[in-house]
Amino acid sequence: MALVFSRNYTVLILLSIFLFVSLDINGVESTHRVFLEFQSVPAVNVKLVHKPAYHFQPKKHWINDPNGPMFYKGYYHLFYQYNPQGAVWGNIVWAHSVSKDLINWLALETAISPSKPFDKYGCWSGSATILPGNKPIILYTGIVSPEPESTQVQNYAVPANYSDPFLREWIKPDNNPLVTAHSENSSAFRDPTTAWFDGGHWKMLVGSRRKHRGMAYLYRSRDFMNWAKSPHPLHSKANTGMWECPDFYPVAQESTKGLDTSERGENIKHVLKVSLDETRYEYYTIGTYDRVKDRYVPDNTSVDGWAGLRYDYGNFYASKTFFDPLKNRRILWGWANESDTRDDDVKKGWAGVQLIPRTVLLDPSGRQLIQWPIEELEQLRGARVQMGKQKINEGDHVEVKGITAAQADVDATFSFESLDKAESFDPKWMNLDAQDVCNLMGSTVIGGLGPFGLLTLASEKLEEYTPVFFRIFKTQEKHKVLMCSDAKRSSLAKGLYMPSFAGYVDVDLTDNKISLRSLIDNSVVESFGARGKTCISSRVYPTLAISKNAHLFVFNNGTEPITVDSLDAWSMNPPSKMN
Ligand SMILES: *[C@@H]1O[C@H](CO)[C@@H](O)[C@H](O)[C@H]1NC(C)=O
Ligand SMILES: *[C@@H]1O[C@H](CO)[C@@H](O)[C@H](O)[C@H]1NC(C)=O
Ligand SMILES: *[C@@H]1O[C@H](CO)[C@@H](O)[C@H](O)[C@H]1NC(C)=O
Ligand SMILES: *[C@@H]1O[C@H](CO)[C@@H](O)[C@H](O)[C@H]1NC(C)=O
Ligand SMILES: *[C@H]1O[C@@H](CO)[C@H](O)[C@@H](O)[C@@H]1NC(C)=O
Repeated sequence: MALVFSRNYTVLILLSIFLFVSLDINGVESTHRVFLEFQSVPAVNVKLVHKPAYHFQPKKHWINDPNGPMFYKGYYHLFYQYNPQGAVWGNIVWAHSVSKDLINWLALETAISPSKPFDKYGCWSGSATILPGNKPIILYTGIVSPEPESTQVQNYAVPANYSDPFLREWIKPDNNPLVTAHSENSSAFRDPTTAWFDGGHWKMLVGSRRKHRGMAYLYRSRDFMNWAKSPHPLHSKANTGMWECPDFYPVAQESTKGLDTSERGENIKHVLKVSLDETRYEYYTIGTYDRVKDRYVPDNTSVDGWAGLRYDYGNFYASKTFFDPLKNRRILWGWANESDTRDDDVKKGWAGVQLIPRTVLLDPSGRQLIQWPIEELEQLRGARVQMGKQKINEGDHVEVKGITAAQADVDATFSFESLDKAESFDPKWMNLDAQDVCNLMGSTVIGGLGPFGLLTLASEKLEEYTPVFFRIFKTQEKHKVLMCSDAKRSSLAKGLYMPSFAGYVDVDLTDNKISLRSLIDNSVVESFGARGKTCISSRVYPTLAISKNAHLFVFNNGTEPITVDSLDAWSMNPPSKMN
């Protein structure tokens, strides 16, 4: 009986997958929304009202993916996809900035822009690798035919002057492209990774898809110039669609040191991250890299695919890590797009922001990563206020006064007497995304243990607010902790994208405590639950809760009283130099 049932069930699943796949193949690739008429409309004046003050951003116009981050001769380099002519996607070049501390930046000349047959229609994303002798090299995707094909090849660029620590000028040699698509789909073949050196070969990945199977193709080279495709991809997964911006790197199991991409040895796991073009979210697994077979196998504790772990459960995409040899850490950069309309962007004169760089470590459980804002951010902290041992009863909210609430860093730990009042987790929700559960069980739905947390970018009377909170449920085996960053009531303006972003937090609650840090920056709310186990970034555009009229509160809408064990909040100053 069970067998028959499961067989029918399998047929059903296969059928639905088939329907899904066939629908998708006829669909349009969602990579870039093209607004030709706006691509070259320059910003007349840049609107500052929602512009982030301490997140990385150029003065104006459109940005997307961070590219080729690296450390060279005392400077951090960040390149990024940029439209020099307008605030919507188009005319993409590699813009370039350098920094000594990842916070204060100096904008340089454009590093790479379309000029040759191998990149005439675009210079898209890529990565930097440091070759022996401290010689940086960039791999990037060149577009060789116009829309809609946008045929993609992989190119390289090298510095014109290795003595220049700023690496101002880049050369695109004439033996480009290095890699062209053969059996791959050349319209879906992009975003080369940082290469790693292994057994006499350099190896790198290119994101792609075969029908609806997401792929990370592996290429090998002895000299970095002649690349051969490996007979099979490093990894692939059915029904995940196009894999953009793959990233593949080692993490240490018993150390808090970051590892160089080529590092090998004992007690090392690997991380494979892909940006799924269909959902526009990023997923990662932790697993084992078999160097002999050149295959990556995710651990059985890592779900591979759309239900898997994400770096961030909000606006965070096309991210890339790099190894920082100065401080022996791995740093993650991710891009957050806007949640307003294209017309708003044209009027604002800017769109897109890089989120605060995060250090990435393997959690001691081995099941997930831990992300935390780089320590350099703390130099921007100004006025500080503290709150401690304050009890918050059901329905209460208490203001955190004395800081610039529109531009702040808040770090709080909440505690509670017991887990007894946790609501039961409805088994029906097992089939929903955390985001759907947050949408159903938001901050206005009274709970048992939670919702409690912060009300960020709030107007005085709460006409507008973005709550970042926890809600703790009971399941049969243990507790399930939901973390939400809910934009639903963030603004009275119309036409905005205001999702109830959420993820679960795999945290041990035996000490009856949980922490939350939020980086608030005018239209950015970037939050880290349980010291970086779950991260969520929201983009919001309040109409009342702006600059001096923004407020910050702690709140509790659960029947179990919550204690603010500790809370530190700082006004955040803008960096002294930002492009
Ligand atoms: C190379 O860079 C160094 C350091 O900035 C500079 O002194 C030198 O003039 C540069 N060489 C050329 C050929 O531009
Ligand atoms: C190749 O990629 C393009 C764009 O991503 C897509 O429209 C087309 O269906 C793909 N072809 C195959 C065979 O997957
Ligand atoms: C998962 O893999 C580990 C070894 O890596 C093994 O000990 C364990 O039994 C596996 N669990 C399942 C459910 O397959
Ligand atoms: C708490 O719940 C009440 C009742 O639904 C609601 O009126 C109030 O807005 C909620 N507080 C927050 C901060 O969402
Ligand atoms: C950011 O914008 C929102 C609203 O337009 C879209 O729904 C997202 O898909 C988009 N995210 C990315 C990564 O492009």
